[in-house]
Amino acid sequence: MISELNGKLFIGGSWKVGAGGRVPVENPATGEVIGEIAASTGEEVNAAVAAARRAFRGWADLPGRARSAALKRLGGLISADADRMARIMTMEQGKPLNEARGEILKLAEACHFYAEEAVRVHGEIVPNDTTDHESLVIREPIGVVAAITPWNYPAELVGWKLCASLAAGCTIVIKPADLTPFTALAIAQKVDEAKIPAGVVNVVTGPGSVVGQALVEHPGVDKIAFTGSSSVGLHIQRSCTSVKRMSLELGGNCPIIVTQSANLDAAVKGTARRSFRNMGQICIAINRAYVARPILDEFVAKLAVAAEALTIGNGLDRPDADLGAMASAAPLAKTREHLADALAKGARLVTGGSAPEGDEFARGHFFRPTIVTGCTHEMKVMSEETFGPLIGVMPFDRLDEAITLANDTPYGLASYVYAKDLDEVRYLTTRLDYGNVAVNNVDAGVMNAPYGGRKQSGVGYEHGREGMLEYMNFKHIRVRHDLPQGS
Ligand code: TAP
Repeated sequence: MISELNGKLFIGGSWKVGAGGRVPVENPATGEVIGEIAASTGEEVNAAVAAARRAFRGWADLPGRARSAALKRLGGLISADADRMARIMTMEQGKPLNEARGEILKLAEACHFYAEEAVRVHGEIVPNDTTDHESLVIREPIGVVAAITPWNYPAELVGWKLCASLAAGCTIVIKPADLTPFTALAIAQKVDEAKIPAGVVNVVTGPGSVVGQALVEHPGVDKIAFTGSSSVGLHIQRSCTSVKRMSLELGGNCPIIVTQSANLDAAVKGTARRSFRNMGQICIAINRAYVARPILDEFVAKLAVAAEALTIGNGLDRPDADLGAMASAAPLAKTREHLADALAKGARLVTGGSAPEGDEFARGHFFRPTIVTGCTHEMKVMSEETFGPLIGVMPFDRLDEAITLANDTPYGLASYVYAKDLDEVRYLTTRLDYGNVAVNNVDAGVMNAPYGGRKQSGVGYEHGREGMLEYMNFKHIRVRHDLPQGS
């Protein structure tokens, strides 16, 4: 399954064996090397960009319905092969097989959503001050997109960029994360099978600081679509050598506010899901909880029960486990560091705090869902993105205090509110300085509504019609009409 993708690049509609060095890829649940990818050379990056450039005009000039049909074919092929693609994802990322399969099916859903958008690229006619002039505002695809993606959602975070840019009429060069490259190469196999024209989609692999950076600086790339850490996002913005369109979907440090009017059991269930799913390696994971003081103890006790009930396992052997391995040693080390920092500064460990015991967990990057209380904003768990299965909890006495605490962060990606009182809901949702606010649920992103961050969480949107507009330029055509002869 993986050996056929070893060392391969997808450039100009052909599979090539990369000419550069090799980077090993590990299964984070076992530490075994499952394959190796090519570190693309400068020539290979140039070839991918050139292929995307050559394909651009033909793809952009196709009727929207033809691009839509191609995306539907792609979505169908991905759904049909979801089991195999999910195994690849679990082997390189660590999430349980059933969850990986769900992500592959959501990628297919993105194909179908943007297939529908591709036939609805409308413009506007804007009235002028004089009746003999008319302004037409049309939309045109930007050109060649470089998509640079992280490892936590190896299919969806490629897919949102791929589907929206193809629907808009752009062509694309994808550089997936070194930890999870095979899912992106498996997507390229489906692109190939879907007979999407050569060069419309290309995949190069290799270290971000070399291959990703080459795409960022490449004069043939018109737009960067990046998802990853705020530090690399800022570096990309600063190191871009020419003006180009950019969307940056970056880190988060997401709060939940639980008021006294909340359905407590629902709040606990939602918090457990959104703090620990995918081992907390979600940009919109709940990192910190602010709970009305009278219900704090009950909330913490119930959250501990919910966290302890989550099953952990090697995602291939236990497809239905709630949690798998963390994707690598780095996020696990950061989780331990944030926990140690909180405990050193006076937090109390409620549950978790160590790896699960047993042979099954001996060689992988496993950690138990962890809750700390008695937190302050001096602690990293409350002020930095942990990107691991750790949540800090604090009480609040007044709603304005909860808002101040929740907004006390350089990030602005997602926030959560559990409250039944409508006045509280309105007060909180209008004051939370976040691109996404989920109320009485924890699914802050859905395919048909714009999804993006504020402040250091980024610029631009994915999902929804707005996600496709990120790949389009507006053109204003101002026309003067004279009265025809004989009128
Ligand atoms: P990063 O270390 O930032 O890496 C993201 C991607 O950028 C990888 O493909 C990486 O390549 C590449 N890269 C690294 N240095 C680069 C450079 N100088 N130029 C161009 N590309 C470069 O992030 P990560 O650790 O993979 O992912 C976790 C982060 O992503 C978290 O902060 C999380 O919040 C964020 N994230 C945000 C969102 C949204 S929607 N806002 C969604 C998911 C994740 P290598 O893999 O080779 O290093």
